[in-house]
Amino acid sequence: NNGIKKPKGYTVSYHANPEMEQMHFGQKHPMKPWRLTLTNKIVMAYGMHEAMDIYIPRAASSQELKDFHRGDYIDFLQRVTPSDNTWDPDSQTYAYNTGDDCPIFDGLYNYCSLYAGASLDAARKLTNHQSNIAINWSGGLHHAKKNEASGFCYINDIVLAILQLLLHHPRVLYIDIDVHHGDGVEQAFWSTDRVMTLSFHKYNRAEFFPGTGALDDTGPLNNASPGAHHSLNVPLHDGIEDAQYIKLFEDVVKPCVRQYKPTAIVLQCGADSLGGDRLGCFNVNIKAHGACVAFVKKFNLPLLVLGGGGYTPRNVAKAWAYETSLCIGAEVHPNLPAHTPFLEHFGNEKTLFPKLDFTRYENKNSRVYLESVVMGIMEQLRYLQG
Ligand code: ZL4
Ligand code: CA
Ligand code: ZN
Repeated sequence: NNGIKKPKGYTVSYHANPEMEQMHFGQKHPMKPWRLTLTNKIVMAYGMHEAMDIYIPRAASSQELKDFHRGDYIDFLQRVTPSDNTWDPDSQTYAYNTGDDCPIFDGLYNYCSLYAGASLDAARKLTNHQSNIAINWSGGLHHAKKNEASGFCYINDIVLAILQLLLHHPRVLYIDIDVHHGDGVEQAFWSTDRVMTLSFHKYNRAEFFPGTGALDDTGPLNNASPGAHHSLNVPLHDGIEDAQYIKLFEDVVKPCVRQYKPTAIVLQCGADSLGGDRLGCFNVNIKAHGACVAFVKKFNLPLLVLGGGGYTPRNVAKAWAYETSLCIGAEVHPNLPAHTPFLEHFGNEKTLFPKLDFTRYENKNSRVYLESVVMGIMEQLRYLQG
């Protein structure tokens, strides 16, 4: 390998089941499980597997999925096939919000139980003290609801993993840097103070999915509810750039950790917040995206690192491979190793850090706007002291 060694004083575990990488959502669907193969190939080509404990987790059982999801929804996912007619003429919808965004494809249940199994395995390695940083790039599917699919997500592996962490931890901080709002996780823990959710996302109620996550959506309005002020949202406009994004992330995350004092952190690293993403609209480069991971790592708390969105597979794979290297604290050469499988797939860009901030989206985030967002978050955090 490239001299990559196990980190000193802590353990990183990597949870990946290659069985799910072969799945297909259907022609032209933006979600490509194959991006996980590309990620793992880069991770291995650098020799990073030598520095981590590698696990091939079993699928989650239906009982485990029902710890969050409603039984009839899980039973539906388990038995439905692409040829079933799930159209309901009365409501003019497909069952459980399946359809174009969340199609029923061959192997769907296997896919869902595998990514959820990997997140549960990762969370258990953290609570067992067998790992300090546990990584599952196949997880992070933050839109799934208790009884329906949403936004390419069927099972909410994040909620399941946090429920596992809550068996041992009094307070869990959830941070979400996917370009979309982490609505499913926010909703699941809306009424509790044992989880603080914090999502950074593009926000436009009418035009950008899922349309929730305004700055003033911070938990139940009734101040007597324990969940009040424990859902935090950082709504952003198109085109945010590296320096702005890093500063904003640090200016928000640092006071959250100081005030809330989590005993574990879950970080959803959706890579659709990168520049050049097929669905995203930011101008963030891979180093800046990774700087968020590096910043969170510095708190030295048990850390669950998850994937999420990311629709330009070559960039997703580079970002998540780089972020794996940050977790193990290894310096990697910026050029992809010559023996990386599928190297031809990367065209001329054989570097981990292609330039992604070619302003396809003009930056609509002024300094004044971002300052007002930080102020809004600080205002919420002041309620936590008492
Ligand atoms: C597609 O080309 O904004 C799905 C989805 C399938 C193939 C063929 C069908 C063509 C873009 C998206 C018709 C597709 C119509 N195919 C999809 C309101 C919408 C209703 C559905 O990163 N149409 C819904 C969901 C978002 C909507 C984003 C992000 C997940 C995550 C975590 C989920 N849904 C409008 C869209 C295509 C498709 C092309 C698509 N869907 C883009 N944005 C959405 O946060 C993993
Ligand atoms: Ca987000
Ligand atoms: Zn997304």
